[in-house]
Amino acid sequence: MAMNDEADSDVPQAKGRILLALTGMHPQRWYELLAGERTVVTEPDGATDPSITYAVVWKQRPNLLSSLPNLRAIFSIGAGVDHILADPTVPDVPIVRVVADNLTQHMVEYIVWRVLDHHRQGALYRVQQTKKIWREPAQRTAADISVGIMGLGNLGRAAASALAALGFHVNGWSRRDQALAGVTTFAGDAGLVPFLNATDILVVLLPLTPATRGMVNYGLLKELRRRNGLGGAVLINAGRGRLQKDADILRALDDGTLKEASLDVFEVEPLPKTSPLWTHPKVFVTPHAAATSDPTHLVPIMLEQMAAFERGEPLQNLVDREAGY
Ligand code: NDP
Ligand code: OXD
Repeated sequence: MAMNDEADSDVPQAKGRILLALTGMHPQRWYELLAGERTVVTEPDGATDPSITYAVVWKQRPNLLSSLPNLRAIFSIGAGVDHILADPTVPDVPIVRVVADNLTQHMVEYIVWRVLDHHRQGALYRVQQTKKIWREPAQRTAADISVGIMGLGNLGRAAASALAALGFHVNGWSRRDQALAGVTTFAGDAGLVPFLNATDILVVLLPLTPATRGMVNYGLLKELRRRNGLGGAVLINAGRGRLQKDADILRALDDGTLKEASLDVFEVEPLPKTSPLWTHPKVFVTPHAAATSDPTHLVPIMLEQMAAFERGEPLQNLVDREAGY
């Protein structure tokens, strides 16, 4: 990595030093923005480097953080933290995740885009255009369609409100009871089947935890409502790939349990070139790009949190380790 890991003599040393550990993405911009205010290294000086105060991470190498004696907090550069907790040696320090208007806006745009595309028959029109077919299918209104959002957290709630404002009937499902204006809410195991039975377009915005892994399977998809003007149930997953069973989605698409799917996340990423999902006519694929973490927006928030923490204020947007999100 062509970056200067040496301490910048202009950076006040009283400020906690940052270890930046990003896997599978370009760290340059994150580095530049963080290094504008603090000393940043991309490798600790040995497993027990005492100079590291904070770690800013995406899929950090296993064991990287386990023995840093003065590590005070870990910052995820994303909203999800499964990539951090996948390493069982992660030390017991606070983990801060991303909650930011910019990221939320990206996700709301993606969800609204995909819901509207399915609702307004985008796939059908794309096929018609390739064949130069001038035919208008029956048109429904948003009020005829129920969108069900699994995960009513920061992102799910924002997406639910945007869809409700467009006139869709919106259901939401979460672990604990939630109330949200204009949304019919369901919670926990007891609420899951009633939620699915009342949902035409399922939007998955759950975190990946031991409780949610693999839950978007054939049995769950079977519970979706299919007596709607859409011509079948639709799945949109922008949460995590390992929430779903790719093979079950294919089976559901092929036997009509699902009409279409928009998938941003996959059990294995990048999606292997051999996956039939790439070329399936009923599947719309994006490369885990529903809501990109933009360092220009997110680094100032992280730096402000570090400064506030050093003034003695509590960290915000902390992960509940027991719940896994
Ligand atoms: P939050 O932590 O704010 O919300 C999570 C929601 O999921 C909460 O409503 C929570 O319930 C619910 N939930 C968690 N576990 C369960 C469970 N076992 N059963 C039912 N509901 C459950 O997360 P965000 O909204 O900020 O983000 C959601 C996820 O989106 C992230 O974890 C990440 O995986 C994904 N993501 C994907 C991106 C992409 O580009 N594809 C970008 C950003 C995020 P409760 O309200 O009761 O706590
Ligand atoms: C996230 C992501 O968790 O981009 O923020 O997947």
